[in-house]
Order: sequence, then structure tokens, then C-alpha cells
Amino acid sequence: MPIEVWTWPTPNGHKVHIALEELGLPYTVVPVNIGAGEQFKPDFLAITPNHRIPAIVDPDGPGGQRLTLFESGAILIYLAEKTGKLLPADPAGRYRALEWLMFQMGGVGPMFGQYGHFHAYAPEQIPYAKERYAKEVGRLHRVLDKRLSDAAYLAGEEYSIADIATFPWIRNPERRNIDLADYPNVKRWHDAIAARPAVQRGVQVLAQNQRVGSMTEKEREVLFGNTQFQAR
Ligand SMILES: N[C@@H](CCC(=O)N[C@@H](CS)C(=O)NCC(=O)O)C(=O)O
Repeated sequence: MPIEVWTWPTPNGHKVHIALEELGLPYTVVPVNIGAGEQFKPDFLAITPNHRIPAIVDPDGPGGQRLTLFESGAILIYLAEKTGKLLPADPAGRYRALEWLMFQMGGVGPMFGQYGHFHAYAPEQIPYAKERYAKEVGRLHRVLDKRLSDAAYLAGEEYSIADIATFPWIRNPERRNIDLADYPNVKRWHDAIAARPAVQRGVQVLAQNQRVGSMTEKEREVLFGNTQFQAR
């Protein structure tokens, strides 16, 4: 039975789409339009109390039991362990992959997200916030560049879920006013991953739903207003 992926075409969604394509696992997509507030519907809340995409339902989870899972990092670890792929087999390599996966989950994702918020979405211009997250985005690119000057991929010589988690946040660098020419090792790594057929398929999942142009008032209210913050 295919894995259900509750998702939307955003960087965190793309991680799971890419991993599933790389692994060749059968999956079906359940679109959750986060601009329209579908993340607050009871059927989605039953899978994730955090009402954020992505989440999965694997009818054939551990012990043959149905498994629901949210948080993209946990989903990537699960898919890697389910298949025995995309995580180095040797313990040191495995911890290296988990280290960079956590770096993405706790650093790159949240910081780049805040950069986007204060540069593109905040209703008022807050120079301190804009500058803080721009500096943090630059710093995180420098850390990645240094790592990738020592190794082909984040975990070492093997492509892993750490790369899959990070790539969707590095593509479209112009969104963060980043020129990858300033980070040559990140650029080399980015170009190698972007050329992978599974990655090209993964970023196309639900691509027709990607927002073009600026956010509507309704989307702004759902994502940043009372709808987002009401108790559930
Ligand atoms: N740490 C979570 C973050 C998930 C997340 O922030 N998802 C965003 C889209 S990229 C979302 O669902 N936003 C909906 C909302 O803010 O209401 C993960 O990696 O899965």
C-alpha cells in the first residue's frame, strides 16, 4: 500500500517528495493548501497536532501497523531506516548525517523561514529583524560552504537525507539575496543535487499550486493572523 503524503509545494514538503522519489517508494499525495487554511481541518489535525506540512501515513509501518508521522526530519529518518538507504551504514557516517540533518532542522529551516517572514511578508519594515536574519542566512551558508570544502556531501562522500533536507532551502537563492558564486562549495553541491532526476521529479510535486506573486489578505490572515494562533 502506498504511503500517503500530506503536503504542499514548500521546502519542507519538497524534502519528503525528493526522498520518496529517490527511494522509489510508492506514494500518494494529499494536498493541504496551507494558504487556504486546510492545515487546520480535523482530518489533518488527527495526524499532526502542529498543523504544519509535511506529514505521512504509512499503512505498512513498523510491525505492519499503520504509522502517522510529522516533522520532516523524523519522516526522512523513518524513510531511510525503512529502506536501508540514504543514511550511511557505518555508525560514524550515520551520526555525521544526523548531525547535518539536525543543523538543517534547527538552523537552516527556522532561520531562513524568519528571513522570508521579515523580508517578504511582515506588514511593517523592522530593520533590526531584517538584518539579523540576513546575517544569520549568510553565516549558515558559510558553515555549509566550509563543510562542503571538506566533503562531497554533508555526511561525507555519500549523498544522504542530510542533503535532501538542506537542498530545498538552498535552491532559489535569490529569494534570500544570496549569490551562490560567493559559496563555491555550496554551489558545486547544489548543482550536483539539482541534476539528479529524482530531485527534479520531487520538486515538481504539486508545483502547479506554487503561489505566484504576493500573498493575498486571506492567506496572510491564515498564516500570520488569528486563524494561525487560535487554540485548538
Ligand atoms: N519543522 C517542521 C516545519 C514545518 C513547516 O513549517 N511547514 C510549513 C510549510 S514549509 C507549514 O505547514 N506552514 C503552515 C502554517 O504556518 O500554518 C518540519 O520540518 O516539518
